[in-house]
Amino acid sequence: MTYELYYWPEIQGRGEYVRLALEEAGAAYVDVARGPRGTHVMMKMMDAHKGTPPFAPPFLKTGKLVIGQTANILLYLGSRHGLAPKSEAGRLWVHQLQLTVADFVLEIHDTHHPLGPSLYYEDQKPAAKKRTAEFWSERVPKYLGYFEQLLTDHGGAYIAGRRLTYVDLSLFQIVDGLRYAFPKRMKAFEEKIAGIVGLRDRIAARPNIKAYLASERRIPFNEQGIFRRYLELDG
Ligand SMILES: N[C@@H](CCC(=O)N[C@@H](CS)C(=O)NCC(=O)O)C(=O)O
Repeated sequence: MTYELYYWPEIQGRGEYVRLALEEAGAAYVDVARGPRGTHVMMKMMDAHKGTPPFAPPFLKTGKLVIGQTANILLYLGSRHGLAPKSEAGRLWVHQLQLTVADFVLEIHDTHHPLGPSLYYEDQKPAAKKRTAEFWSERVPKYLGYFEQLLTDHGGAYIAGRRLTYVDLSLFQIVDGLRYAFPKRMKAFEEKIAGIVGLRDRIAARPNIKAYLASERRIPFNEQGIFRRYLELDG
């Protein structure tokens, strides 16, 4: 069975958390919107699911199911591909962590769009500077400190213990994204999250992830995505 992933074709964005899980699992999938007339096909697919339409990309089609919300997609994939614990308590815990990642992703987005997604970055630069300063002084230490502590408490291998889960893949993306968007700030901060940085390196070295990162399937970071490099925001 081949999964159909629907996400904006020019960016990693939130689709990337799903791509990383599919790639690690070695699952067969088509990144539909990157094909011919892809965005059009994606919009048609959203409209086609009248009863249970997704609110926004990413969404995943698997047989007759169309699943929206990044964390929900990962909840589904995790249990089918050995990327989540088997017990209900374990699955809920990992889902909870992924929802926390989703909250963090929104705050990362809001550093460059603090006044909302409808205005251009250029129209909200002073607010973006203020928001970014607070993001780095308060929010990054709180979120990444939380994950660093969890990693230590669970033995240092993976965030939920001895086995890899989709949350570890997402944390890889968070570290690489912050390195791209805020190279100076992240360099200064990394000594506080040595465990997470080590986890990032182990994920990058996994054969399927390594092959994916070197392939054309991995869209480069750019200034349309969640992680944007605006030097004036980098301290
Ligand atoms: N909470 C959702 C957010 C989905 C979302 O914001 N998708 C963006 C792209 S990353 C989008 O296309 N939003 C359209 C909109 O909000 O109008 C998730 O994690 O999947």
